[in-house]
Amino acid sequence: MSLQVFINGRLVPKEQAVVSVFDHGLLYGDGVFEGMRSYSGRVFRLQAHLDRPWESARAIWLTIPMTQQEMAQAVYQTLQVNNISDGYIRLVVTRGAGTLGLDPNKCSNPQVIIIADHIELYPREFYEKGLRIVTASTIRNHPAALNPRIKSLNYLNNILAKIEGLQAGCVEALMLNHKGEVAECTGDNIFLVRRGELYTPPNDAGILEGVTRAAVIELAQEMNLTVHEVPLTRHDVYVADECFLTGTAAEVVPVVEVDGRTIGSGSPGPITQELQHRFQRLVRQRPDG
Ligand code: PXG
Repeated sequence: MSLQVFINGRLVPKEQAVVSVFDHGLLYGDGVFEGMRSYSGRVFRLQAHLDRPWESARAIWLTIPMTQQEMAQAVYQTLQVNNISDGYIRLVVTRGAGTLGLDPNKCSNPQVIIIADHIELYPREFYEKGLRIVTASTIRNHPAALNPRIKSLNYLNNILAKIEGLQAGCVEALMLNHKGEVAECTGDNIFLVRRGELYTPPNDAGILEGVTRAAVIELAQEMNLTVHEVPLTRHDVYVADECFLTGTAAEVVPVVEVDGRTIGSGSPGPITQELQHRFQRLVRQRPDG
């Protein structure tokens, strides 16, 4: 049976899950999205993955036409009807169909779409041996232009940096902010380890407030590691003992080379590996223990 997609309150075969060519989500990237994961039928940190699109929508003056509770039910319904227990869920809310002008007031029907599918994982080797990445010349969006905290349908900033990474033979690329500080990667947050302490750029460096990032900070605190959310430069990355990325799709993935510089020993470090293990335990933990 064909994959069932939730669109505007109904589950329909994917071929019938369509939006108008006049939808401003398509015409202008006007809308928001979210990506979450389910492990053994349970969505990891569902509340955080609902708060973020609601906040993003508020920031772009878009009203999501359902409650968070209805959305949560719709997410589980979409997983269940497709018989997916370990999967990836994409939530999309568009501005809706309007005229060819920019004016969002001319759009009346925001489209709510939920796609649940099996997840495409990075090869095992990336987790065991670590990634090579490069710094993209494309900087992250200036927060006063389009704040990276908004997970909008306009992801060209990240896509341009991703293309630079791919052309250098890397699956991820590091992005700096308008001040030349380290921000994040195209779809992952970044962490460094130095002298047994953790470092990651703060929200005001112009990053997406990652749900995985927040979970990893909590895990590090449980390990009694000091976590510094401070501005970082590429120099800090090059001299780090360890480096890793966090994201819903990637989870916790080690980085062993940045811009041709070997990071630490050149293989995943002990703190990275401990956090990888603890993250795996966390996502599989039942809420009642
Ligand atoms: N930074 C950016 C720019 C992101 O888009 C993250 C960090 C990690 O956040 P979470 O909450 O996932 O820990 C993201 C989110 C995909 C995909 O299909 C993933 C993201 C964005 C777009 C597509 O894997 N990552």
